[in-house]
Formats: sequence, structure tokens, C-alpha cells
Amino acid sequence: MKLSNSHLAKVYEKVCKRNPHEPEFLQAVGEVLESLQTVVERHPEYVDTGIIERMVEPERFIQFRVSWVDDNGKVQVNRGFRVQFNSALGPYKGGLRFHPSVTASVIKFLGFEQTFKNSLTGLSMGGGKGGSDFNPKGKSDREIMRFCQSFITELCRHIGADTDVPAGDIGVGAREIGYMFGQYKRLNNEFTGVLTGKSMECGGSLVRKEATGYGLCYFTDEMLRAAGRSFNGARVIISGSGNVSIYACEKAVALGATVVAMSDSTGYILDSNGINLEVIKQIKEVERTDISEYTKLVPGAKFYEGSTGIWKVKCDIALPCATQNEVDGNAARALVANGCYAVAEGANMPSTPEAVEHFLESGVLFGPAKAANAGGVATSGLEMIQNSMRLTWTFEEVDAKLKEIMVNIYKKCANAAEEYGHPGNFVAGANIAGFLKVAEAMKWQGLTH
Ligand code: NDP
Ligand code: 2IT
Repeated sequence: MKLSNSHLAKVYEKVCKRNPHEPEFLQAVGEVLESLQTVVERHPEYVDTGIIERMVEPERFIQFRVSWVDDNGKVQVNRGFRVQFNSALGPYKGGLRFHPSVTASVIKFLGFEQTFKNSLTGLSMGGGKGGSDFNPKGKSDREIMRFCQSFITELCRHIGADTDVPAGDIGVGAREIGYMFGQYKRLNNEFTGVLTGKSMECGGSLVRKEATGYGLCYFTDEMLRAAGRSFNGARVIISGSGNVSIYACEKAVALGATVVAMSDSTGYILDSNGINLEVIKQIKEVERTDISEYTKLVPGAKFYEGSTGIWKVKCDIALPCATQNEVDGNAARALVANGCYAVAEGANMPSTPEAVEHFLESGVLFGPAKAANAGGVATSGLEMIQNSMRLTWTFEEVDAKLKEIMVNIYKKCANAAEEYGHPGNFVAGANIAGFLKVAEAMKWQGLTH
């Protein structure tokens, strides 16, 4: 990482000293600081008011024990987290991740990035994130419910419709949100919009399920069109086969693309005729089993063990939608060598710094996560608005608002990149545009946290 600005270099040194065992958090902070060099030169007031030092330290970090009883009557203990990173723009807002790889570092990197992402949506949302090292794989529905109830019984004292509004992320969908919502309602005796990503029956919003994947394609479509390209006729690969991947696939196909490969944590499938998404939905949403099942149901399709092999599949457009650091330098080089001309991140921080550098140096159109996957949280923001007004918009109404938000995010990134001397670099553009709105709000609010 190159930080020639001495203030930013000092801030980063302090962050490294304070968080020595948190590589994902340091990676996320390093990338943003690198983008801010021209910003601090033009805005010395952000240095004088300590805005950047404050932004890299969460306002609050909560860690707690989650005990629950499994189906064999045995007590299990997991670790729960919530980081309330920044409240300058609104109530803390961000998902909950249930996955064995969850650590304080993972939650802090996600919460830090969420602050800038939420800022880009233009809606009134601060940044937060949470989760647990609980592994939902292979658990019965009753075990999932007991875990969710125990988790929210502790977290409920820290959240609220105007305070902090969690949602889903890896391992957390409408089922888990429903169990947490029910227990929150019981404990607080109130039916409020304290969680988003709810099923329609619990006060959810149409399009929230599809929003991250659809939004990713709306952003990518805008980026492609500005470069004289489009999804139409393009060969696309999508990593993961969860919530984001499935609806990215659905929209990419609707826009004329052929999706030839998808993956999960066990491996990837290749189907040159175009993935049959109904089969994927059945395997991953209904049966919750492994993607290799696809080859039993679709003749001619192939399964390859190991999820990283997918980046060697020839494609025009790649949409990483599984997890952090899934695209490393080797994967990026393989993609570029095979003619891939656009990459947009559905997952959070899926590309390593080396991969991002290679994409930018090679002239690949690159849509960074904070901008490209903001459609999920943006639609959560729309769910909060509908909950406050106690009404429900139609699918078409929400979808139109989502699309408008994604097109605006693209414009904000492109304009900020241009204005601050990095034309075409949407990583810098997203970080700068996201940062400026939060920084201005913090300036107006004086020295708070
Ligand atoms: P899901 O739990 O629905 O799906 C996750 C998918 O990624 C699964 O296919 C899973 O495989 C795979 N996966 C998870 N961890 C790993 C790993 N360590 N290695 C390889 N594959 C892995 O999660 P989402 O689709 O909701 O989230 C995917 C990404 O998108 C995450 O980075 C998340 O932070 C981000 N995101 C999500 C948003 C949302 O609204 N849900 C919004 C914005 C970003 P398997 O089935 O085998 O576990
Ligand atoms: O990373 C993300 O933006 C999400 N997981 C969605 C968060 C939300 O509050 O909808």
C-alpha cells in the first residue's frame, strides 16, 4: 500500500498498532486511506477535526456469549458480535453473518465498509455489522430457531428501529430474520422495523430478496454502457450460489447474458448451455445442499471440486458473489488472460489488493463492492421507509427506486473519480464519494463520538 500523505500514513500506523491481529479490517482501512490522499490535500479541515482518525475507530463494539441447546440436549456456546461503526448519517445499519469464519476482524471490516456503502445509497443510514461464528450448515430448523432466539435475546438491548437495524448476510436470510424478529417482538412488546429482510408476512419489502443481485447487474449495466458494452450476448461467471449470486444470475440472464458457471464452498459447476437457475434455486434455497447435485439433474453439466477453479473459466464478465478475498492475484491474472473485460463485486471485498491492482492496470472495468452491491442495503432502507409509513409499495415501485439508486451510485463514483484525479477508477470514486458525505455530516455534528 502506498500512503505518501503523512497524516494518512500516521493514521494507518496507529490502526495497525491498535488492531494487530485483524488482517481483514486492516485491508479494508488501507484501501480507503489510499483513495483519500487527494481529498485530505484539498480538505485540510478533515485533518484538523480528526475526522479520519474517528472514522477508523468504531463508535461501539459489542461481543457476547450465545448459549443454546442442540437437538441432542447438549449445550453449545458461540460468540456473537455487533459493531456500531458510524452513526453520522442515520441509525446503524448492516447485516448479520452466521459462518464459522466470523471473527472480530471480519465484522469490523464489514462494518467499516458498510458506512461508505450506505452513504453512497443517499438514504439515511449509518454503518454497522454483526454476526456469529455459529455454523448453520447441517443444523435442524429447531436448532436454527433456538440459536436465533438466544442471539437476539442478548442483541435486542443494543438495537431498535431508530438506533440500529440489522439484516441478513451470509447464512442469514428471511428464515433467520423471522425467528429474530419474532423473539424481539416478544421481548420488547412492539412490532417495529427493527430488522430488514423480513418475509412479506412480517412486514418485509418486495424486491429485498432480489435486491443485491439485481442492483449489482443494474450497476454493472451502467458501467458497461458507459464503455460501449452490454450484458447482451456476454458470457458471465458468478461465484457463490446464495442469495446474491442467484438473483445476479436471474437479472444478468434477463439482460441477455449467458451464465456458464456458479460455485459454492465445495466447488463449481460448468454448464456451457447456460445455468438452469430453477435447478440452482431448488438445490440451494429449498434443499440447502451442495451444488454438485446440479450435475445429477442437468445432463452435460460438469462439477469441479474446489471453489477457486471457477476463475479459470473463460468469460467476458465475472461477478464474485461469495466471500472476502476469493479472487487473488492468480485468479485476476487468469481472468484477464482469458479476455474478461468487466468485474463487479457482489460479495464484500472479494478481490485482494493485488487482484484489484491487476484489474485496474489491465483496463478491466471494475465495480467495487461498496458501490456495486449497495442495492441490498438500499432496499433495506426502502423497507425501513415502508415500515415507518406502515404501507407496502408494489414490486415495480421498489424495483424502479432500486434501479434509480444504482444508476446514481454509478454516477457518483464516476464523477468523484474524475474530480479527484482518478478517471475510470471506481474504487477511488466509491471511497471518495462515500467518505465525503459521512465526513461532512460528522463536521456539522461537532465532536461527538
Ligand atoms: P449466502 O449465505 O446466501 O450465500 C453465500 C454463498 O457463498 C454460498 O454459495 C456459499 O457456499 C458461498 N460461500 C460462503 N463462504 C464461502 C467461502 N468461505 N468459500 C467459498 N464459498 C463460500 O450469502 P449471500 O449471498 O447473502 O452473501 C454473499 C456475499 O454477498 C457476502 O460477501 C455478503 O457479505 C455479500 N452481500 C450480501 C448482501 C445481502 O443482502 N445478502 C448485500 C451485500 C453484500 P455454501 O452454500 O457451500 O456455504
Ligand atoms: O453487506 C450488505 O450490504 C448486507 N449484507 C446488507 C445489509 C442490510 O442492512 O440490508
